[in-house]
Amino acid sequence: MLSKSMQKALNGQIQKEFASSYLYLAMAAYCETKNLPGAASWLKVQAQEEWGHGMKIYEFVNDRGGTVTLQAIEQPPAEFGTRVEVFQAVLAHEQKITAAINDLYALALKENDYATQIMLQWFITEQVEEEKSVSDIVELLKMAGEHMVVVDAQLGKRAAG
Ligand code: OFO
Repeated sequence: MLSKSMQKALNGQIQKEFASSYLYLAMAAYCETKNLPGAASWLKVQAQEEWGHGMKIYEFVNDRGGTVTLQAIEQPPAEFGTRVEVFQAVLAHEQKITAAINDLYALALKENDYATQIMLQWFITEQVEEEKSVSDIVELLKMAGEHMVVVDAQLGKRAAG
């Protein structure tokens, strides 16, 4: 059984994951308008992954006898600047999500909630991978210069997953 405080915190994280999905879809829509189909495709895959993250916690709350309470998602921005700035914004967002996951883990430790700790370990590993892949893209875009079209095509190769 989840404690009330853990249930509240997990519901907050469900909101953050779905809000991440919405944000990345907004970024994808922006990239479509900027004729960056590869970046748009990458961001749409990322949006789907974030939806999956939200659902993972949703199922966990239910499995533990808790109650999922969905919270509002605010309207994301429509403008994201240059292509490097788009991915810098993704990186900054992922760093915030990492901090939120770490806070959840600290709460699970404090409450001796072992099941939630184990569930969150998947997210801790995932955040390491997400921050690395996005910071690699930022560096690649900074270096790309006139080869930007090649980099965009590369981003478009990301498979759904
Ligand atoms: Fe859910 O990992 Fe990104 O935000």
